[in-house]
Amino acid sequence: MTAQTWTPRKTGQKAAAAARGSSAKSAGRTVEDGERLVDFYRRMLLIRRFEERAARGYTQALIGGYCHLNLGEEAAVVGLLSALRPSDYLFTNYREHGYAITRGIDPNRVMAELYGRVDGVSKGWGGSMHMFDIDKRMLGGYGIVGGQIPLATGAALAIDYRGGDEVVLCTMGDGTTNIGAFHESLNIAALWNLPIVYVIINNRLGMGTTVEKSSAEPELYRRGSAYRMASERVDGLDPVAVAAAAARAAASARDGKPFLLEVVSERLRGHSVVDPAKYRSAEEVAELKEHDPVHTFAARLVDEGLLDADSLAKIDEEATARVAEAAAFAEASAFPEVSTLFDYTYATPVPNDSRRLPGQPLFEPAPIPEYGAVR
Ligand SMILES: Cc1ncc(C[n+]2csc(CCOP(=O)(O)OP(=O)(O)O)c2C)c(N)n1
Repeated sequence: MTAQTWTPRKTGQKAAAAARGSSAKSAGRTVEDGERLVDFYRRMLLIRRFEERAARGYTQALIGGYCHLNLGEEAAVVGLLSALRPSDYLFTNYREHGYAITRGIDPNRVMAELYGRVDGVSKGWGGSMHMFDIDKRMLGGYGIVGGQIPLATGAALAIDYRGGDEVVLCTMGDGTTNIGAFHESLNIAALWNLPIVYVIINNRLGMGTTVEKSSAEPELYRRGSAYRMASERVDGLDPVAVAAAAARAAASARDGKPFLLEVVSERLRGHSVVDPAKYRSAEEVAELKEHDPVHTFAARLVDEGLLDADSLAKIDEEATARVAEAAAFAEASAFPEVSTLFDYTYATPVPNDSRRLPGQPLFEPAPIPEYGAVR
């Protein structure tokens, strides 16, 4: 376990002071470094505008089902994914739109999936929580809390078995660290030296329950020590700090030493789009606004002379237009045919297996197709 000096912010003033302090570091920065920071900002803002649009689409009943947003986690997402190579694998939970876009999946296809349309990344059958793209090596998107962790561990075992040099990055929420699969997976990964980085996005809440109320060890990165796994905690509102920590973690995993990275972040809205988050005080909400990672990072880049009002406005225009294009694409896309509901499912037809569609009679099951007839 790595010794830590960083602790969560208490006030917005502290975050702002830290941002101001960073300008002193700009002296030795190269042009490429500057471009990288602006690129981080561009990606963060695209997530922000995409998620705001998704929230609006939900209230307009264009999006149905569950819908969890990455608002407040933009710096975490962008910093983490900057450490991955195209050949690496990504597993996330259900709070995943920003990961999909940042991994390089076309925002049109991500929005179409939210709209449940046939051009969506999972052909409209997965929705917000179940995006999957083998080309970008994003292997879900999981609605079951912790469901991704054993699968990600298995992917890391497969890489090791084949002698590959890829790594797996597996993200999860803070509440997820209390389920058994988390501990079983970390144990196996540490025993077998698997090439995997487990990332806890600690947004301090599992639905409405705080980390302190649910976790006997609230400094979650310390859980790695139970498995002698290297671990670290990083400020998730700073994409540069997250990128550096993620690079260290990925290098460790690539070297056969699994890593546990805790990214302390914020969730700006409710658990999902239908949660008004009444359990939060007005004071807490005001403080969240002060810490907003998109605004804080913009202020930092202005302070460092990398952006000004005009360039900020231009980046915003581009992000807004890109998201509008995605929404128009999604709306123009068709709904999938109901007859394709069981396509791409893995279960083989077995007696008594229910494959009825809504409205079909309960006791007169539809004829079971021959084995092999179902794709
Ligand atoms: C096995 C299982 N139990 C319960 C739920 C309901 N549920 C969905 S999200 C969630 C909270 C998870 O919180 P956390 O891990 O902190 O992630 P966050 O939503 O904050 O990103 C719960 C209990 C579920 N989807 N799956």
